[in-house]
Amino acid sequence: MSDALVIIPTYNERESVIDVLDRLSLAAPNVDVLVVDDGSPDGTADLVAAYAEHNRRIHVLNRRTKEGLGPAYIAGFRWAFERDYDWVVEMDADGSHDPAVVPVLVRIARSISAELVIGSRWIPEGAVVGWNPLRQLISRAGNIYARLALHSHIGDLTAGFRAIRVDALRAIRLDSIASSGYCFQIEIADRIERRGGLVVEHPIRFAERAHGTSKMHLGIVVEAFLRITGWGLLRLIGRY
Ligand SMILES: Nc1nc2c(ncn2[C@@H]2O[C@H](COP(=O)(O)OP(=O)(O)OP(=O)(O)O)[C@@H](O)[C@H]2O)c(=O)[nH]1
Ligand SMILES: [Mg+2]
Repeated sequence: MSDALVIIPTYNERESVIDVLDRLSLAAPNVDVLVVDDGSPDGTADLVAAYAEHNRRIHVLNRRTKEGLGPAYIAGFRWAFERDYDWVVEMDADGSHDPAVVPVLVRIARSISAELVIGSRWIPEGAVVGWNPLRQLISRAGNIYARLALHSHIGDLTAGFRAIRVDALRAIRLDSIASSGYCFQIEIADRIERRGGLVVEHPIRFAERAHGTSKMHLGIVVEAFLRITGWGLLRLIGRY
């Protein structure tokens, strides 16, 4: 068994997930992989299960209903807790995250004993390819707002490509996390940073998905805005 587990949440990703798993097997042949599928109607889970028959490092966690990114990752984290991994890596199934960067994130985490290594788009040398200006603006503005409201030092709080020390996840009480969309990523990073854990960012080149459809919608942005504003206000009140 590897000491690192890559967790890939999927919802209707049959057009890209196998290519991502192929590239990951080449780039990081020694890591284990868990695909967490929320009952994708397009049969993503069955496709991955058939693929996993020929690769014992790949596992599938079938969940019944689509509940958003947060609950899917939490189920994956708990799967990792039961199996004694030291590191988990979060990664999308749509090809936006280059599998070749997975060993880089884990190597950085191990070498400096970081609790969180974020593959960041919004730091020097980071990049996003293929997003229209509006999508870029939403992501950049959201990150700036979250950073200011939460007094964070992290440049890309919403990034979904990151290596996390399992002990840090055990320490942040996953039971109390209610975020569903990409606000989940903000909440995890914020909790680790506030505990005083070492958080570093590594610049990545993020590419727009080539296949399938985005699960981004207005509700995800609204959820993040409301939660961040609430946490920011609570902290402000707490200071006085
Ligand atoms: N299990 C599970 N996976 C999800 C859910 N929502 C999104 N995902 C997966 O999470 C990853 C990120 O979702 P995307 O739709 O790519 O969202 P995004 O990257 O913010 O948006 P795009 O840039 O438009 O792709 C993908 O692998 C999705 O399949 C969900 O409710 N359940
Ligand atoms: Mg995506």
